[in-house]
Amino acid sequence: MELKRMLAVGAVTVGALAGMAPTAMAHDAYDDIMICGGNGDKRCGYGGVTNSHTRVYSCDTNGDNGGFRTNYWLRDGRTGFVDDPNGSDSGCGAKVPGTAANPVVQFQVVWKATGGWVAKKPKPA
Ligand SMILES: [Ca+2]
Repeated sequence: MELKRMLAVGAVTVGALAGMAPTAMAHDAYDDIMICGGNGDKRCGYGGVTNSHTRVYSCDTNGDNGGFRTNYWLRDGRTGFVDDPNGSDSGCGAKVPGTAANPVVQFQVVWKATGGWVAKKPKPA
């Protein structure tokens, strides 16, 4: 009897995790810019949207005195951006501008190159 109850509890827990994990991951969005370095094939930086369309991040990965930014659009039309505050040093920039009722619907990664900023086409979040 005791074993049966434990098995039943275990089955519920596994089922709940299996149902949640893929959903959370499927909603994350990512983009990067791959035109840096001497050969123009290294990653300048990357950004994306996580936490169910509420969190926006920006990571500068190339020490070129430029910066990296992620622009975002909320469902209600408001926009904003997140910069990596310390350039290519360890750590990224992040904000949580979205909510369940007003999520981030689109984002765009931008390499703030010293010779002129380069933006990729906006992507759905
Ligand atoms: Ca950084």
